[in-house]
Amino acid sequence: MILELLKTDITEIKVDAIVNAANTSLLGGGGVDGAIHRKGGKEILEDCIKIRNRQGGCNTGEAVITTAGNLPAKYVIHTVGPVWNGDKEEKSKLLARCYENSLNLAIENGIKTIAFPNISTGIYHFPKDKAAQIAIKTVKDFDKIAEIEKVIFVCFDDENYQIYKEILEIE
Ligand code: AR6
Repeated sequence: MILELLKTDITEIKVDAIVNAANTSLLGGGGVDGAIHRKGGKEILEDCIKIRNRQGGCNTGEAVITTAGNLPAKYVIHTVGPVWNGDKEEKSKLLARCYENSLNLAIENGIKTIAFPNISTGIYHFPKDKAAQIAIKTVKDFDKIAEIEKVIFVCFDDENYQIYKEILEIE
């Protein structure tokens, strides 16, 4: 598995799947979620509504898959990150589950290249350095990671990019 770091807008990346930092409603929102729905068009929301009708949204730490609509990627994997409050240890485990469940869903769908945003580090206020440590460790330690060809960590803000750069260079 190749691990890549990019500082860009995730909606512009041509990979098999981009991951969305969604919320439990799956109906869209701000941040990266807003950008994905805006640029991807209504097909993404239509798929999300079908999933909602079937299973009533998506729990924190879980993931679902839809079309990527007009985006260059083939699929969007929507995962719901934890809000940084309450039990911090529990929240850290839930963040790791987001990466694991997204990768599991990717493998089930034959996805070979996947791009992750910095889940929970925006509106959900998860500390960026802690979130980066969890993201990198969870991906590297994932038991079926050999089935994925490339994982791209996509940073949008400079702070996250510097944090990822530092961790990935040290290792
Ligand atoms: N491409 C890549 N990364 C982005 C982009 C983009 N176009 N836009 C923002 N980011 P956030 P959360 C980064 O707030 O914290 C939504 O309303 C951003 O810099 O998008 O998981 C949902 O509906 C940050 O590092 O997601 C939920 O209600 C990272 O994406 C809630 O926000 C995550 O920030 C989820 O909050």
